[in-house]
Amino acid sequence: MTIDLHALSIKNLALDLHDDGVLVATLNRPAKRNALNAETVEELVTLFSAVPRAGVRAVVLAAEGDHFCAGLDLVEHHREDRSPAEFMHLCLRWHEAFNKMEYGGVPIIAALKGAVVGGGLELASSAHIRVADARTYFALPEGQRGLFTGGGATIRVAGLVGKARMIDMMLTGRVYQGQEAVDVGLAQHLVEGSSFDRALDLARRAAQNLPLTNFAICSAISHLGNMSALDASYAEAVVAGVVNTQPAARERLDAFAKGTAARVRPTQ
Ligand code: 1HE
Repeated sequence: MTIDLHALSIKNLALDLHDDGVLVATLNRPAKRNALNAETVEELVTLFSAVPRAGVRAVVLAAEGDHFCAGLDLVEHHREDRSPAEFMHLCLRWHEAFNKMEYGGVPIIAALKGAVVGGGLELASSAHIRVADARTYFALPEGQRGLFTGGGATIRVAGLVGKARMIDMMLTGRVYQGQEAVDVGLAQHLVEGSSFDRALDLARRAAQNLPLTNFAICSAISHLGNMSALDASYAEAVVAGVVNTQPAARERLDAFAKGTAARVRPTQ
């Protein structure tokens, strides 16, 4: 059964499903710099639980306003005066949302701008591709706020930039932007113009791949990375057994065999 995304109860993200299967999901609390309150986290869980069964072929995760995401809603956190157990359970909901994103099998391209900080960077690092513009900047200000990361940065941000850089970011408040952010692995694309336009272009391109192939790219690589090399090589063979023999690929292989498929060429 296909899920109707517009029937979901979601108000902190604006959803726009295009005819080609690209879903634009836009964080929609610009007055709060798209800070993640508990309600938005629940909506991310709802959305990314539904996405793999909603006919979505790729997602652009965008943001309203000048900033992608200011991280944990610090005002709510202060107001709620949470117990350790309450905050642990909240973090588990962040993990639920972000794991649904990373392991869901549908490509997610984050269109970044302005602040991508704290939990906002944890959110961005759960996407499969990150596109930054000239004014995008990345930081983990938890260290300075008397906090610690709780939304997976120790796994995903450390995975992107390495342990030593993450520790430096947290101890010193170091900010990365521009080409340096690409060089350290925080973003994969840097654009002079609109990150949204590039993210949409990349999502449209990814949406043309076969869904089962995208499923493997956007779930198996992460799962295999969690395994021993021995188990990962076995599981990779199993995934390739399924994906590389899918009937839908025959047409593409046929085109290659007949010489009509596009060849791989250098861009310049
Ligand atoms: C917020 C938040 C927020 C803004 N929670 N309300 N994250 C941080 O430490 C980042 C905190 N935010 C900032 O450093 C700045 O707000 C920004 C650089 C993102 C934007 O600056 P600016 O000058 O455009 O906006 P502003 O005036 O600081 O804030 C505008 C409003 O957004 C204001 O609300 P208002 O009702 O007074 O108008 C701010 O309170 C609100 N706002 N950021 C709540 N984060 C699972 S653990 C994760 C750990 C973390 O993520 S720690 C958080 C790290």
